[in-house]
Amino acid sequence: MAINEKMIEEILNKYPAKVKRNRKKHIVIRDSARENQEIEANTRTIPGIVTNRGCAFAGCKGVVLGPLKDMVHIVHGPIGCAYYSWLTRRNKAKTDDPKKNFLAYCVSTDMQESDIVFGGEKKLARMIDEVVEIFKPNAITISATCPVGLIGDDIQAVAKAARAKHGLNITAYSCEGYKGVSQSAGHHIANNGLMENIVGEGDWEEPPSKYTINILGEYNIGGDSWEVERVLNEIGYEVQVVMTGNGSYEKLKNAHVAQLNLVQCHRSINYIADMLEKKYGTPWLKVNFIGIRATIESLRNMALYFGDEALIKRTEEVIEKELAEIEPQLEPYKKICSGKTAFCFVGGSRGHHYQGLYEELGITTVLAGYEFAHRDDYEGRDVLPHIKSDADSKNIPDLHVTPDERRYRLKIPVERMEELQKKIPLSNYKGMIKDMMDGSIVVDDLNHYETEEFIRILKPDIFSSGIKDKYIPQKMGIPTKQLHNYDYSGPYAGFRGAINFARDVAMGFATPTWNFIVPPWKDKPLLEGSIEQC
Ligand code: CFN
Ligand code: HCA
Repeated sequence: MAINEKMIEEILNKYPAKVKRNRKKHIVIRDSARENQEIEANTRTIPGIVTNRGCAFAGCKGVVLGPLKDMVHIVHGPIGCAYYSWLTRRNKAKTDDPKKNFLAYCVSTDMQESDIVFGGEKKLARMIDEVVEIFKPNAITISATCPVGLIGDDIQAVAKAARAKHGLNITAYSCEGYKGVSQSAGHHIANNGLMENIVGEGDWEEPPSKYTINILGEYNIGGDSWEVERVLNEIGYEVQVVMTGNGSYEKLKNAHVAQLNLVQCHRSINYIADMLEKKYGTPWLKVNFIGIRATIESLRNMALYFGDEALIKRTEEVIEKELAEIEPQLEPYKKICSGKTAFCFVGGSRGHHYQGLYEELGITTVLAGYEFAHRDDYEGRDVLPHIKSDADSKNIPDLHVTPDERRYRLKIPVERMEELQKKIPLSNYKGMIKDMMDGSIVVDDLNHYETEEFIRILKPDIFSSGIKDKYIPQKMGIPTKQLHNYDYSGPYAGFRGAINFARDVAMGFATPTWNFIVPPWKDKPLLEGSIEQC
């Protein structure tokens, strides 16, 4: 069923007037006749409304720092924050030396009441000593949870003293959960810290090969970056570091030598892309390795950037070979998926990225949104590579990055960059709204009440989001697909990833399970129904 303004009004009528006014600004019906549709985003969730957002700690330790594998990441705080962020995101990592992969550990100061009353700095310092002695990591991070800021533990001072004592890169991140309005604030804190303390620490002056790149905003969920790297290596690229999936301190400290930075998830790491450009002269290119068409476009844009005929030719050869491998495998899945509809609601970039892959399977996205993205993720932005600074930068001061005089060199002359800006199609920069079909719904910070209402009206065939809301549609008899952790599957990126995704989604449609579920409203009175009857 197509949705109209009146229906949205009816959904919102259940809210108090002030809440209704607020939520209205976060919902848009796509209308291509209106060129620049605006949406409110990156604002505080209304207290009392249940949404799927995380906190600054989740964004800093969980998202950006956590995947760095040869470092021990200490969580300073009560145990819950450490325990519940213990590899649930499925960011995978491998090391040649198995003793240098610490991701499977959950390391926390486990603050107790006495630490809250008398302070936890000494406990933290002792823990760092133990970590150095037991694990001998290449570096250590310390992330603060809410109480640390409330009681005023000075984790920066503890880190500084430990750095001097152990001669190791030990850095602290004041990412207390209450900072900002979502995990987005935590990304920014982590990015600033990595740029200030790690990137550029290495002594390399030159890239190890002609086509050395970094991949930013790729977290190796379910092995995504391994699939992307497989293809890039086959073409002839050398990946210096992935930030931060399967990334390491050892590689990160020489990230400054790359000739080009690819940006997969713009939301979580645009700050670093921008800072690397300012400090070292490395341009960045927005890519998207989710979906076959998007992967091909990204590979072609990269080849265009380097502009070398042999590389362009090799890129086409690899694309052809990969397509020959996957296209026949995709066919049976397409038959099952064709004509279906989806909701696609994920954190800050996948709500957009996965729509292309759905489309390639014949699935139309009828509702999409982000948990915590900013307006530019919805509405698009200027051309590459320069970005506008945006809303949540207000709370956390940026590093005022200046060019590193010793190492700054323009990796590509300005004139060529201008030429590229004309050549490289900017489909990845136009934001989610413009990519959606007329009549579809875009919702920012979707909440559980609205989820149920939109499902009732639009009856999607599949609901893709995360662990916090997947049970609502399942109880309504609708298959779900977690697009955060991939439900124990993956990789979903690149060419082979598309096959895995198609298989998993087709499996969701083909299983008879959903027919056995009776939605609660069919045999039980609804809560609001019973209240009204009282
Ligand atoms: S891996 Fe990324 S792709 S980093 Fe970000 S905005 Fe989260 S953890 Mo969950 S799946 Fe999600 Fe994105 Fe970038 Fe992941 S859509 S919410 S903070 N995200
Ligand atoms: C986070 C991490 C998360 C949560 C996923 C989910 C992830 O926001 O702190 O809600 O299912 O991808 O692991 O986004």
